[in-house]
Amino acid sequence: MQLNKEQLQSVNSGGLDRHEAEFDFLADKLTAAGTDVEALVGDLADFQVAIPSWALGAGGTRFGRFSFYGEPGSLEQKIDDVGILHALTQTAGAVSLHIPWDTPTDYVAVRERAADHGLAFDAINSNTFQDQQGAAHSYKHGSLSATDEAAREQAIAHNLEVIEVGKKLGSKSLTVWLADGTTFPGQRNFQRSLVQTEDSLKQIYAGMPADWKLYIEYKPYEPNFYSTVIQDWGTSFMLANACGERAYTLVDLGHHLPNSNIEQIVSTLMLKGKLGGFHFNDSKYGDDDLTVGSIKPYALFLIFNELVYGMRNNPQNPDLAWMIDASHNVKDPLEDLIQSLEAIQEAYAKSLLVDQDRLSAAQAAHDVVECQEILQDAYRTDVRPLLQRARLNRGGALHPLRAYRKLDVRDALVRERGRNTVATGL
Ligand code: AOS
Ligand code: ZN
Ligand code: ZN
Ligand code: ZN
Repeated sequence: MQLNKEQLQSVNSGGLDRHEAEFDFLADKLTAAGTDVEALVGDLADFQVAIPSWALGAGGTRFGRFSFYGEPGSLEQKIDDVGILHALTQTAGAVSLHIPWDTPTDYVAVRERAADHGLAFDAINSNTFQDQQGAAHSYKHGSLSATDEAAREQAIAHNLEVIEVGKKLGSKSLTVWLADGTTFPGQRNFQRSLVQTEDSLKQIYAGMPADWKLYIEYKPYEPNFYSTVIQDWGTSFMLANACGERAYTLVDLGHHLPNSNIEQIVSTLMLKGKLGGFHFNDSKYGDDDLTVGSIKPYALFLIFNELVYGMRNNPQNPDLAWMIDASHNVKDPLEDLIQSLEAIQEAYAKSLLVDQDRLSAAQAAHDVVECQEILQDAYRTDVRPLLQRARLNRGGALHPLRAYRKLDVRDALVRERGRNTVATGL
């Protein structure tokens, strides 16, 4: 299924006058304050976020899974889902695949289908946190860190195969997230695990084409609850440095212990030119994988503020791979992703409003109150008309969520795919 421009135009038409009025009101105000509104709208239109293939079905927890009807049952259908998101939001211009869940059978067809929807293939993900059917060796006691040499070799070989899949699709990066760790004190030797992991990552890095990047994700706990080999940004940073120039840290917003100052982590990594990618989501307690901006929108804004600062001031840091990493238990996955994309764009737009020169001046004058005012003034601005304008300029929906419901997209998907389909992934 694919949404066409005419459908979008017809749902947009009723709201255009109001949008025009709201946009003009805001644009006048921002222009008077010195903002280049057209440039800002252009930045928003250019900002594209990759959708994870594993977030298109109902996720679930270890306690159960409640299906969402009309889930994509194949890679082709997952690409169609992302195409729907992109048609509506004009912000989801890429998809991030996970192997072996998404291994294509017909590469040409998959590439064509993605191109048809205007989608690129962002970072490709390997999976050594589950045993695959027929695998000779188990990852029960680790993958890239395994003391069992055969399991480790198998995990390295898997990553090299994933790179081959990515090459055929036009991906330019590999994301590695490891579940490796221990659940009980004394279970394994910390140093040996780290040494093995570094050695494995170096082999994978050496197997990447010269124009590829390696993203190393970290996470403090889960599925292991005592220790995780790559537990924090420092460990990831150290491993990225050990691998080489094209290895970077990937920050997933849910992968920190409570109240960590993520904006400072982002800032440090960009200063060192080592922030490679981003997994957006939100959380109350841990790796909750909730809708972006649903719990801590101000923290998200502060993170974006550092990202924007870094994008402007840290040429040593490469362009970032923006990705969502979410899971849905009670919502229509596509509706949830529309909400996430909106929250990301909103935080980005607000951080673009921060007057960095005024902020530096206030910092130099030790005017703490003014520093806070500058940030909060940007944060409190309702930037939604800017997002709408960016979408309209690209032929998207004025209100993606309303359009999705008005066009009965889920019903159409259920009619096309049936009710009890199950998407592969988490
Ligand atoms: C796991 O916690 C990480 O966030 C991964 O990035 C991701 O969720 C996983 O690879 C998908 O299964
Ligand atoms: Zn992640
Ligand atoms: Zn995670
Ligand atoms: Zn997560």
